[in-house]
Amino acid sequence: MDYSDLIAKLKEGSTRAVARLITILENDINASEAIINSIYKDTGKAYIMGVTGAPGSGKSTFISTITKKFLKKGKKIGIICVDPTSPLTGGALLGDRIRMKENFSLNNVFIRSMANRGQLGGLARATEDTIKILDAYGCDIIIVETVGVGQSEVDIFKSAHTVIVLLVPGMGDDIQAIKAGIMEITDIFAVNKMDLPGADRKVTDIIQMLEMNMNYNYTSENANKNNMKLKQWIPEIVKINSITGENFDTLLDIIEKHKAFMDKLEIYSSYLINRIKSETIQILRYKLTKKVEELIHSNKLIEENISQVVDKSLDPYSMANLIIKLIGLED
Ligand SMILES: Nc1nc2c(ncn2[C@@H]2O[C@H](COP(=O)(O)OP(=O)(O)OP(=O)(O)O)[C@@H](O)[C@H]2O)c(=O)[nH]1
Ligand SMILES: [Mg+2]
Repeated sequence: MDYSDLIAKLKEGSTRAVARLITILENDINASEAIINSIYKDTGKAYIMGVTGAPGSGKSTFISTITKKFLKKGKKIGIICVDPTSPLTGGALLGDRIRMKENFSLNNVFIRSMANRGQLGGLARATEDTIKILDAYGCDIIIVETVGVGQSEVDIFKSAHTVIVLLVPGMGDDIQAIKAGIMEITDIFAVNKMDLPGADRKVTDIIQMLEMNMNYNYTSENANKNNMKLKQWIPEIVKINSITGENFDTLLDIIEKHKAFMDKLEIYSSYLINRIKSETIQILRYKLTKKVEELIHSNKLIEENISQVVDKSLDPYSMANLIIKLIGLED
């Protein structure tokens, strides 16, 4: 199929073309290959922000408020709400999207939700491609919101320049969840709902967690030096109120600071290399799995191998090695 008309319209700024292209690439990996192939040169301009936090931590409220701030600066914004836990684009997400849409003029904000509908090649790949479409469409800032904290977020956030995690005053469950893996890629911890009791305590808890996990003294003069080895960026902590917008100016300053940090040549190129590696792995995972599945169900030699595994003259690892050989991937 020829997508050049749609792509031309995308570059002219047609919202309808954006929506169509995203739907196409969610459902057909061959189409996404063709689409990404023709728009790739027009990508790489947008600033990508990942936002996550436990259910109810205020992600949607936060994104609405920060989007208004960006709009005031004349930016064009793309918002992708990703829900890895939902098999369908379900109620809450859809409700959020409608509420958020009511907040903005459609010209400068494009909102899209994506749920785990068993996308070919996975949700992270579909999100990555959607980011590229919004980038080519001309969004200055793309905000990716995900629900919960887990491995799928880590995959999705590999493409983000700045990762913001929302925590709320009160029980430490959200901090426990963060230890599961997202901490290493968090740039800014925002303690949302600072109007509720316990916000300062939460800040202390975060500092403690950082000290424990990164093995450096967060408040000492050495912090900067020690962290250079780890990530060269000390995660910043800020208290905010997403309903009133309190402290958002401080938050925006921190985002600016992180952006400046990321713009440094060596940091940016290592970010880019990591991003490309992880994206390539996502694509290969899909393509190789598909190829192996086709082989397993159709290849005569493999059928013979399977019967050998049945009668125990071959074990499953050896069979897997034979398949690797068959597709020409052996060392
Ligand atoms: N007091 C207070 N309430 C807030 C603040 N930010 C958000 N809320 C409220 O917290 C509730 C949840 O906010 P949402 O923005 O829907 O949270 P979410 O993280 O998007 O929730 P899910 O999409 O369900 O995961 C809503 O009732 C908000 O009004 C804040 O800064 N202070
Ligand atoms: Mg939400």
